[in-house]
Amino acid sequence: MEKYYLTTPLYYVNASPHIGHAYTNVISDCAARFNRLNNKEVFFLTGTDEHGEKIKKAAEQAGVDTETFIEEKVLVFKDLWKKLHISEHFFIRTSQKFHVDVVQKAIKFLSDKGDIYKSEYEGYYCIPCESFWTKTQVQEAGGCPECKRNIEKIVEENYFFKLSKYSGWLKNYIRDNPDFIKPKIRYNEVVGFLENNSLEDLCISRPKRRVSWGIDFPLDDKYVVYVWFDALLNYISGVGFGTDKDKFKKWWPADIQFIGKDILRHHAVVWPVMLKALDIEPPRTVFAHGWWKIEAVKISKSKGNIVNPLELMEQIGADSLRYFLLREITIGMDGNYSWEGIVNRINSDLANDFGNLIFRVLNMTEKYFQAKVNCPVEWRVPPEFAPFVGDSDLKQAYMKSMNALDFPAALEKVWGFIKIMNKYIEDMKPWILWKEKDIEKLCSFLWSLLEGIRIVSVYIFPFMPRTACSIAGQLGCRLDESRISLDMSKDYNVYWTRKSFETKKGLPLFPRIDVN
Ligand code: ME8
Repeated sequence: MEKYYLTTPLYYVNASPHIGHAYTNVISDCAARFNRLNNKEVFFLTGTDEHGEKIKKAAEQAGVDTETFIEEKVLVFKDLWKKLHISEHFFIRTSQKFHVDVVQKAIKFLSDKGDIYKSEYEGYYCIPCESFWTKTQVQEAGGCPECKRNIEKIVEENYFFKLSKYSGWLKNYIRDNPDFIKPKIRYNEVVGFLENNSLEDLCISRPKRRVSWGIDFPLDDKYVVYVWFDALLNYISGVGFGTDKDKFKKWWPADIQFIGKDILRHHAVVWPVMLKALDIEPPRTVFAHGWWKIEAVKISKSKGNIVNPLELMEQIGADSLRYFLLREITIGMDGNYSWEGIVNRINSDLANDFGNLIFRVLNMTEKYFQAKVNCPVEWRVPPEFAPFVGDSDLKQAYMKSMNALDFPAALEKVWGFIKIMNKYIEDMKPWILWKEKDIEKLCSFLWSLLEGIRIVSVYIFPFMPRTACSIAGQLGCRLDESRISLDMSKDYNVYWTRKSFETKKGLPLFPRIDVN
């Protein structure tokens, strides 16, 4: 079985997660579920980044000790992922001992290799962004290039990692591996950056008198490890590097690492060089998605314009939120978040198109056949359904879009079938068939629709897993998460052996949202 290892960034625990964090984990989960459907063995890693001064400061501001503060925040993240049906296999925390050991061993290894040295550091450091900037960058931006805050110059002795030594290798690697950075716009951004800037060595220590919340620097007890150098290593420590050779061999290199475009350089420049220096292969792909914005401003803790996904889910439900996030924007692009946008999507696609279809079909099944439709002996796929059923055009188009991570396109194709089914009901006029007592035709008609809805429930599983399961339940089928597959020819055969749909109408799947 082919393996598929995917990761999300590790989120800082200085604040609760917002809709941007939810977005990264929802797209990752959709990819994870799709690959499982597609018969791959998947390992999905997410977690929390727990070091750095800003976390300690946040705890101080909250008036609690740092450990307690972190534990509380970690629970909020875990709770969110559970409620959003994120199917991660492992939730890594950078405070875990096995991870700390890996970070310290990596530094010792690099030091023995001659890739780490001590020198004076002079530069600009932004605590909220945990990032160093050069004088030119700060002057050009009039502050921190990331968050625009004022930042101070610091001069101190520190340990450096020889990033510059690998700049030639990195340029060649990126040139020879066009799939390493996606989408293309981000690939070009990194290539441009490397062409116009020479790589400077990376300062990977912080003196304890200034930054006390971090992993002890193994070469010098007066220092802690720079939080990014620590956090990036989670992607390998999380799959057994340093603890379980076989596990690491099985899963590494990561097939895809999802990040937001804000942390592109850390992942597309620093990270592959760290791995190269450690004699480890780089990940196959780093995918940098766009930002959710409100009125053209990035949603972020520092801007204070956050949307709380837990609150939003209470209003619209987890699957509707997942649908909105996945349907609304193509994943490399920025997207505009608005309540009107959510209401339109949910009312039109979910309540009108899909919810109504299911409601009508289940109603007819109850009314005409007492909630049990037996497989007609002479059933043929209606010609209108041929492009959508079994190993069809729909399946091919869906696979192509999903493999390209073009989630809106995949959903559009599936909705094409939903629309055809709604039209089929209008065209077939079942109320007339019922009046004329054409039970055979009515039975074939409903069988086709029930089978169509069952197929749709498989396709939407990566997007709305709970909804897919509850639709299957309403059709009297069981959608077994561990066995569900996109192998429609196999699955389709199930149809031939299944004798009936015994429906059980549940609560409306997608209640309309009142606009006011
Ligand atoms: O950067 N739109 O953590 P972080 C879309 N700990 N995605 C967004 C977003 C928005 N408006 N805002 C945040 C860190 N994100 C480091 C990572 S990895 C080894 C260490 C998402 O808590 C997006 O994935 O600041 C972004 O990259 C991430 O949250 C930043 O999370």
